[in-house]
Amino acid sequence: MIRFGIEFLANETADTLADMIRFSEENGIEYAWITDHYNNRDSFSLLTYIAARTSTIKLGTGVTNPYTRTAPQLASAIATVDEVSGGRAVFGIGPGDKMTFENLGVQWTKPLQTVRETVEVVRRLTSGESISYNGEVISIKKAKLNFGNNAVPVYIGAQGPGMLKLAGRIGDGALVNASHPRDFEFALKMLREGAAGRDFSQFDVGAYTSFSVAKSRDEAVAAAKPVVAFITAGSPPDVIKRHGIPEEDYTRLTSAFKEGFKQAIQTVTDDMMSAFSICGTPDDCIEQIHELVGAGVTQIVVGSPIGPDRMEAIKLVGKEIIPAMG
Ligand code: F42
Repeated sequence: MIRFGIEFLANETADTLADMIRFSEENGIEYAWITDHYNNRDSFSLLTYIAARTSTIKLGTGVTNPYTRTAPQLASAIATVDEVSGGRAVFGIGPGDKMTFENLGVQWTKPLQTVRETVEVVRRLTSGESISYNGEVISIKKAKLNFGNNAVPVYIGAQGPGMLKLAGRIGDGALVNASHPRDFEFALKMLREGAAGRDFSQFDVGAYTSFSVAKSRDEAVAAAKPVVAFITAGSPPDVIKRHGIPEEDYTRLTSAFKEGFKQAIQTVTDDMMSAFSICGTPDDCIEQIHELVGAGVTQIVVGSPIGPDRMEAIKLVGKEIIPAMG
């Protein structure tokens, strides 16, 4: 069974996001994920507002981190979303964005251990437990939330082998920033290794995709190209190699960026589009989604740009793509 989610950046007003997420809900999308960066709107505040304006869609941070807020603060924040939404909160957490932390003077140490301990503390506190905790990075003498007793599902944003294994070991799901089955061969191997000894059948493998759908293929491609240009330029050499993108194409793209964004977009190739996006008409997208499902993906997160016209794209997902997936 494939589920559908949708990602929004926290760089729009709460009203705009609530309208789009309500429309996503009406179109059969089951999860809404809001990104978390300190310089955007606060993702928990947005989720709480959106909770009051929606009724069934699950609402998650996609993803928060364990460095800019303490674990008990994270537990209180997600439990608030859970209370307002009537039990629809999902806790997405990853190690966070290293560059931002450097600017903020936040020490980015022991990401695996920090995510592991934070998840444990958040789970126990949101379950209503009173805890004392003596970890390697978190130390709590005595803590208990004054409200809520519902352990929220935990999804881990993961790319690296260690983080993927950790997600398999402790998560209810993972959010993997990728759009192509080749990336999921590797991710599934790591997730399954991490889950050894656990029942993996209910684990939700999320593909956090760059997605663009429209009735016109050309328009869908044009909307996705800028995003694909950024993803390609930011991908490590092993990922470029994994997708068979010729080195000269990659170099042409990164050099064009020095001249300007418009120039860079012109150098995006079909190989890059296919490696880093789900893009095209609804039929094109359905074909690519089938391949991801075959690779073990269980949730497609429709991510930026969504489409040249986002409302129209959400409608196409709801009316054409979801029904075709059975
Ligand atoms: N980051 C954000 O800041 N905001 C977002 O909204 C966001 C959304 C998001 C959605 C999906 C997704 O997959 C990622 C997303 N991210 C977002 C990025 C995310 O927070 C991470 O930056 C990204 O997933 C990269 O993480 P990673 O899985 O590659 O893990 C890093 C930490 C890494 O290097 N991992 C290595 C690995 O193998 O997984 C291992 C690192 C390691 O071994 N560390 C040791 C340890 O103990 O942790 C030693 C390090 C030490 O300090 O000693």
